Amino acid sequence: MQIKKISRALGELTVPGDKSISHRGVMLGALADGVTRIEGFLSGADCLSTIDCFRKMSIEIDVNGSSVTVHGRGIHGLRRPPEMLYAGNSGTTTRLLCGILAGQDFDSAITGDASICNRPMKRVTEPLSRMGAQIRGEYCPLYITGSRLHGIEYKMPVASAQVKTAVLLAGLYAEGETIIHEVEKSRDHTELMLGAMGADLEVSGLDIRLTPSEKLNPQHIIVPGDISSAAFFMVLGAIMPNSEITIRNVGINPTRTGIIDVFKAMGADIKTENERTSAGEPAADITVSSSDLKGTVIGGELIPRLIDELPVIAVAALFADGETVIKDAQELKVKETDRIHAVVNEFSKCGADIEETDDGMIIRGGRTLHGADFCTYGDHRMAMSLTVLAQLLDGESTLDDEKCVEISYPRFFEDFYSLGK
Ligand code: SPQ
Repeated sequence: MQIKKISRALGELTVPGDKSISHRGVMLGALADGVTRIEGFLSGADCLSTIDCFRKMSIEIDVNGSSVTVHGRGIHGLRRPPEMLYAGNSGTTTRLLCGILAGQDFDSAITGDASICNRPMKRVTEPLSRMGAQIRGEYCPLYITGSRLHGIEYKMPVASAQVKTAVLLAGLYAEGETIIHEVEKSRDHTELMLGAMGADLEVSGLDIRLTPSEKLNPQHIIVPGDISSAAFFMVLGAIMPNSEITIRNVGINPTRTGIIDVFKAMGADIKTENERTSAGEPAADITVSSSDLKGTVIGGELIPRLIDELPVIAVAALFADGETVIKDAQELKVKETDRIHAVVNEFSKCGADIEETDDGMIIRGGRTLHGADFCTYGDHRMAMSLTVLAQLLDGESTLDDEKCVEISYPRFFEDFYSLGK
């Protein structure tokens, strides 16, 4: 596809619902006693894979656009799926489901697409096996023998909300307490939702303690817009001349707002307004205007708070004055693709001064860059980041696979080009 260019970006939009919260709404809704209603659900391919998996385990789920009704059958209400579960491209579906499936009284198996079959699963199967789980495979397909589980005290080796959540979900089925010590704070949507549903859960800084409960209460979940999707427009607004974009109702849970901190450090013209909280999840309107950006250093505890935004933050760094260093971000290598390698490879094609490091990249901004034929590696976040990048390149650019945006943002291109009108 040829990437169309706009000359300025003006206007406002709402982005689709948060992917992480949408997945968790379906999963915890399925385990609750009664009907959970989800509004603002992300109907992207990943969250639809989660719905599909739970339907195969006899959970009735009605989908009406972004309104979803999950008819929960209780913690012990899932039924043996008639066939292997299929998680598509979704790491969240695969890893979180491992935690749930490990403690069932039936056996199951789960797999996904080629990208999922290359993503490491040992990070979840290892702590789960310490809890008594029996899971065969370090990569998909995984074969799970339903087992009796026991609580553990687990010091996490990586900052990962997926690992943390898999252990917590298994903890619901375990005998005794499950205690987790995080290495850095990762997104905490699971803890917030479990707490709202009445689970016996205590969070203190990096420590979480869960006592298994027999019952979760159904909820009315209102999903805010996904800051990971808003990020593309935040960067677009900052780097395009004469531009101003307002993104309404974006989730600003502090475990996800690293990009706002980085934007401030880079000198971006950014405002958050109309802050409110719904079911424990804060949201606000974010406005970003054309900015003179400067380079910065991004590492440490910031990384889990902006991990999925790093490809598009790297785009902003190309148009900043000076050097941007992204470090401590090895986790980028095990996403839908190796996002360090993919970003460095693709940005180099247009003449960028960018260097791959073991745990991130170094970007020197300010060069004049030219159009190129870009590859997405089948990664939705690469496709959207490259579309933003192409706007400021001299000449034309193409994208080899624009369809992958359906994973997290099916109407991305419509929303994007509405801002150029
Ligand atoms: O679900 P998936 O494929 O892992 O999605 C990604 C993404 O870019 O959309 C990562 F590739 O987001 C993860 C995120 O990186 C979603 C997530 C969650 O909902 O718990 C947590 C993060 O992953 P991790 O490995 O740090 O726990």
